[in-house]
Amino acid sequence: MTIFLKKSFLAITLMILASSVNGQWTGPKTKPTALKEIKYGPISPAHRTDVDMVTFRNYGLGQFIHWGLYAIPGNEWEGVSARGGAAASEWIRSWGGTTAPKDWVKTYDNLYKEFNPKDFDAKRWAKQAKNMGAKYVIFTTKHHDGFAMWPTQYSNYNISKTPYKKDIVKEVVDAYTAEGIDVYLYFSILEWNNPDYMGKEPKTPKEKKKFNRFLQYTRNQLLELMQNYPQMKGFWFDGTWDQSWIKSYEFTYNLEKELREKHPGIIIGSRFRNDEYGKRHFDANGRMLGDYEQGWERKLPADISWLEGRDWDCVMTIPPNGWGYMKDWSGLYTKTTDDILDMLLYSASLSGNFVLNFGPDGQGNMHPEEDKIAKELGEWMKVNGEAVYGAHHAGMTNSKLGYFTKKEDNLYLTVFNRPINNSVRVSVPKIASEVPLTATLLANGQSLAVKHADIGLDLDKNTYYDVLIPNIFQTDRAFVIKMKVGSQVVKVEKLMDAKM
Ligand code: JFZ
Repeated sequence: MTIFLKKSFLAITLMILASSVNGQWTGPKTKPTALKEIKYGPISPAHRTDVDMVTFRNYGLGQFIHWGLYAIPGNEWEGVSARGGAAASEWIRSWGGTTAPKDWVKTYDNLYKEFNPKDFDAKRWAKQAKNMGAKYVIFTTKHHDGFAMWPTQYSNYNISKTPYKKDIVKEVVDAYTAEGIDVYLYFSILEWNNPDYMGKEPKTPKEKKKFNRFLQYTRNQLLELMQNYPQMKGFWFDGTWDQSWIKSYEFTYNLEKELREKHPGIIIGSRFRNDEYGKRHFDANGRMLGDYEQGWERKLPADISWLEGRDWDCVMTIPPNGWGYMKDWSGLYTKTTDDILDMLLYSASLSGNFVLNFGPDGQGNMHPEEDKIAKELGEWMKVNGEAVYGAHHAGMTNSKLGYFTKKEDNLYLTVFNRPINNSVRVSVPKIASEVPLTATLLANGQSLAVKHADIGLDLDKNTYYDVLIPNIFQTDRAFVIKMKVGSQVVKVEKLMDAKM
């Protein structure tokens, strides 16, 4: 009993510790009381206003693709599921425990000999992404297994050694660029099977030499990617949490500088490097290290105040976790199109991009459920996308009915909870300089009556505008009310207060 108690106490303490150490995303940040001297702090300005950053800010919706050798097993091997044995489908190389196949790592490291995706057609993917409404794609050039999807000069473990042979990164970059979709390259720093890589801080001269070789290799690959695919807009870094990388802050600082110099306008998230105090994402003085917050992974901020005006994106899986192909989705709650729309509009209402992940199979086909969601999302976005693209936080009080977004003098309310009386009430501070003047339904372009409804509660700082939804308008998904806002003298009748 005592042992059990102690154990669970420890587990809880560790959880709390972990969430306060890595937990920049679990709540508003605490400001450091005394400012430290920092040499390896932010390189790019806190709120970039150049055209590339503005483009990023306005994407709204993106697509993530996790594709690599892990697509072949699809989270199982010879009928045995890796569920519970590996952290996620793209982590299957690290499959351990009783269910792991014999010599699994060896089997995995030889999968490249079979990689020959006969159905792969980057143009088909790009068309699908376009129809879904994605404005950018993040593609895995190299995941933790170290396998490069492009013919890198700097390692033999790459696509040119597979039966497929062709440069997959090039095919993806070209096809998406042709569809007008911006391309970002996912790149894992850590590599599981590179003998020069180590997780711990290199200490001995031998270790230092080895890890320096690894750092040079990383630099070479990144420069190579920028050179091979000059259309790329940014890197999406991952696998940067090990001590070896954390202690290389001088190298990573210079590397970030070099990447920015060689590719002006490049966008790099906050998951690339840390300062000399080992602070990742944000330096010891709380300043973001990169162009946007990259920690909103399968999680969302609870309030606009958590973001303090920083750019951010949320990357999301359809299954609970697992980014690479997972053949078997049974027994898992997989997000519906409605779930995804809800998170997309929520992200947009907090000025963030929402990025939906796809994990194609070993032949180059998306999971059938992913195809279905992409299609449904696209149908919705075609009609309602203007509530997302280029639309940002509206500065309104949250509505129980849905999410507000705003673009110039257009205020959008995406209604997820339709009121029984069909009267959508928008609350506006009495002192607001702008109020809703007209309204239309994006679903059919119909104009809707807007009625000022001053319900006149004493001490209420808000006044109200009611938008009437026609009874005959039926839909089985969220719908968008677009309002034009402008100045109008709000007539609030001052009734005589009772004398108390
Ligand atoms: C990483 C990878 O390990 C994973 O396989 C996938 O590629 C994903 C997109 O990124 O996983 C992470 C990394 C960071 C956090 C969570 C999962 N994090 O900061 O919460």
